[in-house]
Amino acid sequence: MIHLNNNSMRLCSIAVLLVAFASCKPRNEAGAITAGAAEKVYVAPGKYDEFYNFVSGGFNGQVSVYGIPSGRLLKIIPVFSVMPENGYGYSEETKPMLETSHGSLPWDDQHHLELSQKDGTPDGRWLFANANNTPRVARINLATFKTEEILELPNSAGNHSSPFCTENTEYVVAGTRFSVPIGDNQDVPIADYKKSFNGTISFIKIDSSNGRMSLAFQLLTPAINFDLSHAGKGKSHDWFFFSCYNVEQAHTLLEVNASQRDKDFIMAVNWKKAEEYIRNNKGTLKNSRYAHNVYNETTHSATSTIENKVLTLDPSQLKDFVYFIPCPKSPHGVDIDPTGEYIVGSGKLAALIPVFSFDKLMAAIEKKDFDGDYQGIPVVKYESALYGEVQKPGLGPLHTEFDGKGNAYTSFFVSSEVVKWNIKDLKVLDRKPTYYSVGHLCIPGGDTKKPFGKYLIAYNKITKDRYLPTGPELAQSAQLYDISGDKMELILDFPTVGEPHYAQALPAELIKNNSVKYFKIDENKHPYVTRGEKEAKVVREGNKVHVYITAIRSHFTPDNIEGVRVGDEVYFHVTNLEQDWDIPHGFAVKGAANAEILIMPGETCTLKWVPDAEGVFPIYCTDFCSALHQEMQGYVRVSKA
Ligand code: CUK
Ligand code: CUA
Repeated sequence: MIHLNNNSMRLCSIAVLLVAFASCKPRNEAGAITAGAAEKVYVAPGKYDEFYNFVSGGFNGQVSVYGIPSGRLLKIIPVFSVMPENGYGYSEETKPMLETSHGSLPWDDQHHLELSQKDGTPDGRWLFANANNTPRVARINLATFKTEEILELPNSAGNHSSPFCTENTEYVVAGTRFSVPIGDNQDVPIADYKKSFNGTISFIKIDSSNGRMSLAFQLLTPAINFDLSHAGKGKSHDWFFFSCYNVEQAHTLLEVNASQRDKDFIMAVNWKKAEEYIRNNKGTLKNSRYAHNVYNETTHSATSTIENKVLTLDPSQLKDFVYFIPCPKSPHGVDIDPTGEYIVGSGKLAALIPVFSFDKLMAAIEKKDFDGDYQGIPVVKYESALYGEVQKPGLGPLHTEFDGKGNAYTSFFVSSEVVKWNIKDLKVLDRKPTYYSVGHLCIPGGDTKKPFGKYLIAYNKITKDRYLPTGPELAQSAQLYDISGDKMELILDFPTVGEPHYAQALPAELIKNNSVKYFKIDENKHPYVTRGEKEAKVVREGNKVHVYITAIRSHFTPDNIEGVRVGDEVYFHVTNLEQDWDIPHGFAVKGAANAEILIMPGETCTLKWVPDAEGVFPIYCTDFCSALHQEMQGYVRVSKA
C-alpha cells in the first residue's frame, strides 16, 4: 500500500493539470479567419508599418523589432549576447559591453522590456531590457537602435521582476527572482535560507538628460521570490507593485514546497518614501561588486568599470513604506490599469483574477487594517484591499494589458486563450484561443496611462502545428489580434526569433523621424579614427600593430599591408568614410577568431587579430556595398616572428 503524503498529492494535482494541458489536441482553427484579416495586416511594398513592436528574445539574449500590423522582422538589436553578424561583443569597442563582475559573458536570457516614459506615456527615447541570468539592465537608444549602457545588479539572482519604470522614468526598478545572501563572497549553508538570504529590489536612477543609469539603492526584503512588477500611475504614482511567490520560503523542490499556501503576496512599495529615507541617510552601505558598461556615441567605444558599494534599505527596520497584500496562488503578473486605481494580480495556478483597489489599499494602510505581519512587514487584509474578483475567467492567468477604454485583456497559459473583461464590473466580455499557451501579451501602450489600443499581440510558448515543421525545434511565435471592435479577431501569425516574453510597442510616428542616418565623420572622437585616406597608416608599438584603415566605395586604404609578424596583436581600426544613409562596410580577415565587424558610415570599429602563421592573408568587405563590392579587398603579409 502506498501512502501519498500531502506534498506528493499536491504535486500530483499540479502535474495532472499540466499534463492535461500538454496532451490536449491543438485546435487549429484557421478556418475561423475571415478574408478581411488579410487586408488588415497587408502593408503594401514600400509602405511602412503603423507600430514598432520591440520583442524580447528570451534565451537568445537580444531584442528584436517587428512592424505591426505586418509582423515583418525589421531588426535584431544585440544586447546581452554576442552577435557575429555585426561584431557586437567581438569588436574592441563593444567587448566592454558584455563585462560583468564574473568577467566577460557571451550570453544571457532576456525577458522584459520597458519604454522610457514621460507623464506615464512612452516618450520614444530609450528602451530598457533585463538580463535574467546574470542580473543586468540595458538601455537601448531609440535614435540609433544601439545598446548604450548595461548596469549589473549585485545581490540579485535571476533579474526577472525587471526592468519596469516609474511614470517619468525617474527610476528603472528591478526585483530579484532568487533570494541570495547579501554582500560579496557569502559562503553560507543553503539550509540557512530563511535567516541568511534576502530578496532585493534595485532602484536604478535615470539621468533625464542622457539616460545614464546609476544604482541608487537596494531594498532588502525577506527571503522570497519576486516575479514581476509595475509602477503605479496617476494617483498611485508614488507606488510600485511586485508579485511575490514562495512566501513559504522553500529552498528546494519549489514546485511542491512553494505552492503550499493558498495565497502569496503582492508587495506595495512607496518609492517616494524610500527616496526620503535614503536622503535622510537611513541607508546602509554594503560591499557588492558590479560592472557598469557605457557606450559613448562620439568615441563609438564602450568602457567598463567595476563598482564596489551599494546602499541598502531595510523595511523591517524602517516603517511605513512597504506592505504585503495577499494574492491567490503564486502570482505571476501584476498590472496596473491606466487610471492607476486597479491592481490586477494573476495567480499562475488560480481560477480567478483578483483586482485590488488603490484607494481601498490606502484606506486600509491608514486604518492599519492588517492581518499581522510577515517578518516585520505589515500584511494588509485581502478583503480590505480587494476591489473584486473576475470569476471563472480561464485557467492559469499570467499577464494583463489594457485598451484605455475600460477593458483588460488577460493571457491564460493553461487554457491557452486571451480573455477580455471589463474592469468596472469584472464581467468577461470575450475570449479567443491562442496557438498555443500564451505567455505575455502586448497592446501598444497597454501598460501606460494612454494605451493606443487597436491591436493586441500574444506571445506564445508553443507552436506545434502552426508552421511548416522544422525538426524538433520549432519556430517561436506571436499572434496579432484586432481589438478595435467588441470582439477580438485573430488576424495574423508571425514567427519570432528567440523565445518572446514581454514586448512593448509604440506608434512609428513617435520615433521614426528621429532615426540617426549616419554618424558625422568630423564628430568622430574615436582614438584611432582615420578621417581621410591620406591619414591611413600602419603603426607598430612593440608587438602591437595598429592599422589605421579607411573604407569607402569600393576600396580599403591601405589595402596591401606588410611588416606584420607571427604572434603580433594586429588591430584593424576601420573607419567608414561614407557620409550617406545605408552604406555600411564590413571587414573580415582570414583565420580571425573574432567574427567580422560591420562599420556604419562615419564610425570606427576595431577588429583584433593574432596571426598564427606566416603567409599572405586576404581581407575583404563583407557587406555588399556597390557594384564593385567584390573588388573591395586586400592582402596582409605575415612574416616570421
Ligand atoms: S515571464 Cu515569460 S511568460 Cu519571464 Cu515575463 Cu511571464
Ligand atoms: Cu564595402 Cu562591400
